[in-house]
Amino acid sequence: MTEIASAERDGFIDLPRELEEDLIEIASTLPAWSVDGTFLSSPTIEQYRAALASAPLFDEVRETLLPTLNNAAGGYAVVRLGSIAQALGIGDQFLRLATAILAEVAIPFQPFQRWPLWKNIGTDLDAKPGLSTGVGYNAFHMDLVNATEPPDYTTLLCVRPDPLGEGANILSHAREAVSRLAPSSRDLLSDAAYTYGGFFELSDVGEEYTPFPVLDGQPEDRGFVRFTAKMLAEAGLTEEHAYAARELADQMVAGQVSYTLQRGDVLILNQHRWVHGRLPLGDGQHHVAPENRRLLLQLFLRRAGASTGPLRSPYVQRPGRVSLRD
Ligand SMILES: O=C(O)CCC(=O)C(=O)O
Ligand SMILES: [Fe+2]
Repeated sequence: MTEIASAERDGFIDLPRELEEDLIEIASTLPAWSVDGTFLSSPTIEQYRAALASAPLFDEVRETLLPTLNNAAGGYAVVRLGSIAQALGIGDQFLRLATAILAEVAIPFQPFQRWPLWKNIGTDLDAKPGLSTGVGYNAFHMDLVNATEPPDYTTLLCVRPDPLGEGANILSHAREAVSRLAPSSRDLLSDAAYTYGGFFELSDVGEEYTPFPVLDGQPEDRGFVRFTAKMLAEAGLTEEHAYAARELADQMVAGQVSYTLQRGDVLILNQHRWVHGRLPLGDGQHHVAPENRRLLLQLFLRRAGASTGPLRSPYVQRPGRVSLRD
């Protein structure tokens, strides 16, 4: 497996010092956000956009970020805000700035009704190890896999890496993994034969999709590779459908890259193309004080013009911008 060295990859966006300084200043001027249902409100988007427009160097970041996330060969980016986190701490100001940056990609929203815009992913020694807040291996998946309209992008902000040095995120290009399969396996994955998990207290992700096909036959920038390794354990899966899904899981692992997020890193992942997961955290978490354990924050993005929420929102994307969505 390849641990990505940040300097090697197009997906890593380091900001010039001058821009960091501008953004630190801008962060102190950003008002608290407001939400419209589960979405960041249009007035907040306008205010944040106007503030970022006062940093002309940010244009280049925006122009790099959108193709990095949306081109066929791309699909993820890590925006490195570590120096800004160092200067501001990760509190309200930093979160407003991160939200403003993400709002340049698509519309921030929180489909889980019980969570705020930024959802905590802490480290819970009592959680099932393979789940979101667990300490174990969280196998490849896409978020909200059993929704008809999953978020277009999922994002993870690192507040604190695992102090034991583990817990890297793993990423795999799902479309490429599919392309390495035999046509007969792709046929099986196109059957609505897969189920996973429950569906409750969710908004703006369409309806529950059960059973669902892994391959939906949609164009790559609209459809999904609806996969979670956890569906392999669901009752009622036929042997041949399980086999095809296991082949796909193997291909995802074969193409996997990993990266240990550092404090202030924001990982943005295009769910139409990539799946993600996490390697186990370091052994001996009980020796680490709870307030020092790994902590990420998660936020989802919905591209404008998608068939749910934003269509009803008064927010209109500027012409010429890319219209980009356990
Ligand atoms: O812990 C992580 O890094 C990933 C968690 C995750 O993928 C999730 O909660 O959906
Ligand atoms: Fe996830």
